Formats: sequence, C-alpha cells, structure tokens
Amino acid sequence: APVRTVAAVDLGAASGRVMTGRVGPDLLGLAEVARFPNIPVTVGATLHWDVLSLYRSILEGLRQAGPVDSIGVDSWAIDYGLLDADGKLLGNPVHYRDTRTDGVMERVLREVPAEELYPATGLQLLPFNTIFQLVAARDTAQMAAARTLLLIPDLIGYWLTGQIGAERTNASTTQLLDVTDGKWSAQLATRLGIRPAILPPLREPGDRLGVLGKETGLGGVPVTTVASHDTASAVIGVPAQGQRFAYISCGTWSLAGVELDAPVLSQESRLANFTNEVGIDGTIRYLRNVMGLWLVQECQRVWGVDDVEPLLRAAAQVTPLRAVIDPNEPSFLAPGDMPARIGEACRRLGQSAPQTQAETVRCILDSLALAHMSTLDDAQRLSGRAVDVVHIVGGGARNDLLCQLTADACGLPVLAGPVEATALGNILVQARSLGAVGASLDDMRALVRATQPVRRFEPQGSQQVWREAALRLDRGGPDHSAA
Ligand code: LRH
Repeated sequence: APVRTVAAVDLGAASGRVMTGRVGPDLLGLAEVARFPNIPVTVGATLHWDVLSLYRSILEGLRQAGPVDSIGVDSWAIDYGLLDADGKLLGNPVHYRDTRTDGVMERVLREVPAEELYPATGLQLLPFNTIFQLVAARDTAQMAAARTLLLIPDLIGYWLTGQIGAERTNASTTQLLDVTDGKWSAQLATRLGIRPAILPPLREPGDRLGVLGKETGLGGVPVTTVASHDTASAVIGVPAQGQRFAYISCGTWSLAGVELDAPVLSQESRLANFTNEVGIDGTIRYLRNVMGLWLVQECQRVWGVDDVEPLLRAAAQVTPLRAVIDPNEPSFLAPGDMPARIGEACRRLGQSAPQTQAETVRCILDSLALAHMSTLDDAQRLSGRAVDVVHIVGGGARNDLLCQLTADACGLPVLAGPVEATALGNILVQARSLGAVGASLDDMRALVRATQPVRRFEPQGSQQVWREAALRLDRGGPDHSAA
C-alpha cells in the first residue's frame, strides 16, 4: 500500500490544532502544522464558542499543511450549531459550561425519569448533555427558526464541503441516540419538545464526506468522516494490546474507562453514572467523565500563570494527600475562581485549605488520581472487564506527577502516551479509508504501538493510603458524580 498524507483537525476545549500524518503499513508520522487557542466569549450573559475564529484558524492551518490526500475533523463533544432554512448558522454555538442548563436536567428528569432515559440512551447524566441544552433553548426564536442541528465537527465539515450529516460517535453524546437500535430517538425528542426533523442523517467514521468547496481556496481535497468525538478518536489511538486495559483520555476532562463490545445498562451502572458512548467498529466506551485538568487550567487562568511546568515541579515537592476533593463537584464546572472553590471544598470536607499555588495543584492532582482510581474500580466491577494496565493518553500523558500518582492509586502500571492520541485516531481512520493501514482496530493500535513513544510508570507505595484518602470524601455527602 502506498504512503498517504492526511490532515487532522482536532479542536479541544482549550486549543485547536492542525496536524499532518504520513501513514503506511509500517509508518505513522505526525507533525504539528498549526496550534491556536480556543477562547470562549461571553456575549450578554451567555458563554459562546468563537466558531468563526476557529474556522479561520483551521483554514490557515490547512493551507500551511500543503497537499494532502484527505482531511478529517474531530472536536469536543455535545455542543452544536443550528442552521436556518437557508443553511446559515443561527448565532454562535453556546459553550457547554454556560449556565443556561442550570436546573434543566432536574426538570427533564421529572418528565422522563432517569430509570427510563438510561436504558434508552446509555448515557451518563451530565447537566450539559445536548438534550438538556436543547430543552433549555426550546422556546427561543433561534430554535423556532432552526432546521438543522450540527455538532461542532459536523458544522466545520459542512462549512468545508457543503455536506450535512451527524457522525455517529459524536451523535452518541447528545443523549438523543438510541443505544440499542443506533437510530435517533425521535420519540424521546418529541416528548421533550425537540423537533426530530432538526437531527440530520447519521454517517459513519470512514465515510467520504465530500470535497473542500472552492471558496475555501484549497479546492478539491476529499474530506473523510472520522470518529469525530475527540474521545472516540483518542481511544482508537490508545497503544493497547488485547482487551485487559483501561484508558484515561486526559486533557480538559479525564475520560476514564474500558472498551466493551456491548453497552452496560444496569441499574448499578446508572447509579454510578457510567456512560456508554459509541466508538468505532461497534465498540462501546464505557467510562465516566472526571473533571480533569480543567481544574488546573482554570487556576492558571486566575493566577495568570501560563506555564504549567514550574507549578508541577513545585507540586511534586508538596506532602502527598494533604487535602483531597471530589473533582466532580458541580461547583467546579463553570469558569470562575477555581483556587477559592478548591479551598472551600477542602474546608467543607474538614481539611485545611491549600495555602500556596503548589499545594493547590497538588491537591488537584492527588484528587484526580483518586478519582481515576475509583472510576476504574467502578468500570471494572460494573462491566466485568478486568484490566492489568492503565493507558493515559492526551495532554495529561505529559504530566509525570499525575501519571505516577495514578499508577500508585490504581496499583497498576500506567503507560503514558501518545500525547496526540486524538489526532492519531483521526489520522488512522482516514488512512484506513484510503487503504493505507490494516483494517482492524487491533491493526491500527499495533501501528501506534510500533511507532509512538510510550513511558511506563510502575505503581509505588501502598494503595492503602489512597483507600483511606477516599474515605475523607464521604464526609461530603452523596456521590455528586451521579448528579
Ligand atoms: C472531551 C470531551 C468529552 C466530553 C466533553 C464535553 O474533549 O469531548 O468526551 O464529555 O468534551
């Protein structure tokens, strides 16, 4: 098979990037072409994504990438733009951290009980799931004018090619997709006052989407549908062998879980707030969202500290497990004074608040490691899938302290990397469609294993201290992760 060059557009909540990949049967080379910040904008009282700025940066990045055989786009999940009857975007997409969904989930659950919603959709309850955002927007003029809902990568794909559709892995994060028959749940939508007609036809990762429109100035290049949910692409890029592995896709969020062949829809799974997101080739990502490095990022913003490395070095010197919090406390979700909120959470749990930046960061990292531990414990128990190793991919794989703490807490070796698992997953799906790599998920992972550096962290110390630290969180009352 010939070597192919493809471009991956990967939009994260904090930054976007355009990467190129050179791919062949024994080759997987990655180069970063452009990286740009993703800065939300408050207009009125609403937090928006600056989607035109992202689009401009994408086009610039693609221009710099030079000639490629195909382009694929992935992004964070759940958020969407609405098109009117002329195919024009209605307003700027709203950020999932916006407050418009406050209290909406609770209202919806009175209309459709969780006992019914969970087996139908398989999704964990996150207050900002697309379904709740749509209910929050139900009576707006914008919604009345809306004809088509496009998730962010589908919106970018539409602007690039003129083609409309809903890529399946990302569609599965809306809570409007039926996890059993794989179709949009028109009935559920209608029941909640969401017009099913706005939900576009589903398409599959690997499908040819279209070609770049003339007005992009980059004409004629094919665009391939990838696993457009960034987490779905990241899990493709996990260099795992066999099935006995857990993954943590660690960036703004820590998405921690296992890969299964079928969803787990039990009552226990629902109460533990585990999600069944659709992956490539019929796989299920059985995981729970842990509020990840957002907690550090938001501290950095408040402190005005751009470089995280000195903070991490200082945090490594702090006494371990001085104070721990539940990262999934709802109060951490919105932008704001994170250091103060962390301090309050510590005090509420009967611990003294961190006094320095280093102590605050250490508190967050200890707490994330602890959340990784309980999440992966739950994932194994609820799914029956035992694991021998934890793969950390994404930006968090660069964070040695977090990788080591996670190994210690889980009592398992951590394999860290690749940092760019999402872009690799994006690239591999395109390459597969072009016939440049083996056809199976195992083939794709074998190529990642053979070509990408991975670092190993052995568990140290006794897990007992972590189990004891976990007990401190019980004083906080019921498990917040279950909403
Ligand atoms: C990670 C992610 C995650 C979603 C969140 C909104 O970037 O896609 O899987 O839960 O963003």
